[in-house]
Amino acid sequence: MRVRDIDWTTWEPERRATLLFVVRDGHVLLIHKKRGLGAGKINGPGGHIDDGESPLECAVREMEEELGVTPVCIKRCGELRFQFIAGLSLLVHVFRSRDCRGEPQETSEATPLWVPIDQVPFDRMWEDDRHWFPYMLAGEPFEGSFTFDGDSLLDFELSPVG
Ligand code: 6OG
Repeated sequence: MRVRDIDWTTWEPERRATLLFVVRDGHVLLIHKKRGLGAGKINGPGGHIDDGESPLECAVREMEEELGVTPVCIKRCGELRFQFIAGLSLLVHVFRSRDCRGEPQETSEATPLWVPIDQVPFDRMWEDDRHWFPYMLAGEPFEGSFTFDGDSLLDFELSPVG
C-alpha cells in the first residue's frame, strides 16, 4: 500500500495519540516502552488520547504517568498519520519540550533513557522515526503520512510545514 493510494482528505483516524520529547543539553529523553502499541521498542513518552482530552493534556498526562515528570515549555511540532494494512489508522501529535520537572523514574509502563541527540537508537525504534526526528530535533514543524505492514514501513511522505 502506497501513501498515494489513500485519499487523505477523507481519511479519519480510528485512534489519536501523542508523543512528547524533552530535548535538553544535547540529549533527548526517550523510553523503553513496556506496554501498549510498540511495546519493546524505544520511543518517546506518549499514548492514546482519552475522550474529552486535548492532545497537549494527553502528552503531559502520559509523561507524568510513564516517567513521573512534568514537561515544561512545550511546543507542538508535528503530525503523523499512520495507516496499517491490517486496518488500524492512527494520528499522532508530536510535541517537544525544553525541560521537565523532576527526575524521570522507571514505572510499570516505561524505562527512561537520556540519549545524546547524535546517538538516537533508530534500529530499536519504529521505522518512521529516523525520517522525522531531524525535524523534531531542529524544532522545525513537519507532517507526514506513513503506511505500515505490521512493524514494516511500506511507504511515506514527509514535509516541513509553514
Ligand atoms: P499506547 O498504546 O502506548 O499508545 N506510536 C508510534 N510512535 C512512533 N514513533 N511510530 C509509530 O509508527 C507509532 N505508532 C504508534 C503513539 C501508542 C503510542 O505509540 C506511539 C503513542 O505514543 C507506527 O497507549
